[in-house]
Amino acid sequence: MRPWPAPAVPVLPGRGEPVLLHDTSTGALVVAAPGPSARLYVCGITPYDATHLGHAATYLAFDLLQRAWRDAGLKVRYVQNVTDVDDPLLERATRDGVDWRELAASQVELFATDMEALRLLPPASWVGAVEAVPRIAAAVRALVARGAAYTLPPAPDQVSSADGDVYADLSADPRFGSVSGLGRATMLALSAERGGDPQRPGKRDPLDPLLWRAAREGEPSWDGGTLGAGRPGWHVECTVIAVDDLGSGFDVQGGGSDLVFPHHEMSASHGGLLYSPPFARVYAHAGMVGLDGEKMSKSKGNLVLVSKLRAAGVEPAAVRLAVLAHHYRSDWSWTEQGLDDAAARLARWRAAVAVGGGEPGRAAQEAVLADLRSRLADDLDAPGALAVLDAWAATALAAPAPAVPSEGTGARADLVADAVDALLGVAL
Ligand code: 5CA
Ligand code: ZN
Repeated sequence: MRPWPAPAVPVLPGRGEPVLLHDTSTGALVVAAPGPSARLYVCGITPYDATHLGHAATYLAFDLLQRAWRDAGLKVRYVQNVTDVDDPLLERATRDGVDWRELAASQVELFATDMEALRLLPPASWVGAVEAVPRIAAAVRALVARGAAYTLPPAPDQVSSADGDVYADLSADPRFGSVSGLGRATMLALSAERGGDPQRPGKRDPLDPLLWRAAREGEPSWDGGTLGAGRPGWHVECTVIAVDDLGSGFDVQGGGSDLVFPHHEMSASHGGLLYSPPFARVYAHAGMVGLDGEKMSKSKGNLVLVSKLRAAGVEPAAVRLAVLAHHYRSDWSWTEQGLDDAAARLARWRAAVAVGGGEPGRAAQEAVLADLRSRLADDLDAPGALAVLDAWAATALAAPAPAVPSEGTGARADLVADAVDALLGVAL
């Protein structure tokens, strides 16, 4: 898929600090990418009902990470998938009487437009499940070949009676559970809630995840070779798309916290068995955004869409700041008040930038840059970064630079403007 165009990112003087990130699997703060380069995979959308504020917040978290990495001198490789064939997408297409491919294509397009408006850095590689089907099928065959997967007897609703659905055998993986660290009862409950099928008869373990779904009437399918006709399971999709591009042991696997289990646990399990473990070094998760105290989700229908806000004339930079007012790991609720506060903050910063340059404003601007860098390197502390800028803006507005600045020291605070642009993605 063709990603959206990249926003310009100013290069700042000096260099940012190594970025510490919270790792879900250990609970520790770790240097997210110790080498000269960073490899990041973030789970992409299932293209229907995009782009709501929850999606936007998750992608913004990993946008901040990439901006901090780049500022620290790292070369970043970013990959994102699109789950463009899966049960919920097919169900929605059927419900609405539209072709599933058209639904996916239109939502992917809308998502790209939203991402561009929000100035998110695009992935270098943006891969749909559909285009990856042959590679995913090969990975499933490899898991079967090494005894880590099994085939159920054909289900009554299958198109052909030859081959049944293929499941991963979790007992083949001694590392299973290491990403989420959850107990079995919680795993069972989450599996039922989040796309698994623990009730399905015939599985060796109720938690065993689907790898390949044999063709059913009215559902799209592809030739899976020895697997028969079918379509890929969800977790193995991300395993293959991530490792094919980034290699095994890439730096950060990211997504919202609703993906910790089963999705990231299962993707890591498949990856560890197919390639040399670990699948990823660090697992990072953004908190859930809600509306009126409930998780914002397609199934609940309580969505605030980025495209609707834009159509109503809301500036995307204000949406960005409304999201960044919350730490990426916390769960929070979207409110009108939060958006109004963000718009007011944006206006204050703009006014401060217009008058906050000159001498001695330079030293204050350099201090702002250093403080922003250390806030963001500390597990992407965006609220802390906003507080640094609020304090600077208050001072700059209280004592503006002289109306006739001395030569070469214009009144505009260019360094702060560049820092906010490069690190927070907000143009002032
Ligand atoms: N296609 C899969 C991932 S492979 C998927 O979860 N798609 S999604 O469209 O449901 O979500 C896309 C991304 O947004 C995921 O990273 C998910 O964790 C995140 N997300 C979904 N809902 C929310 C929410 N309410 N708050 C924060 N992030 C969310
Ligand atoms: Zn995924």
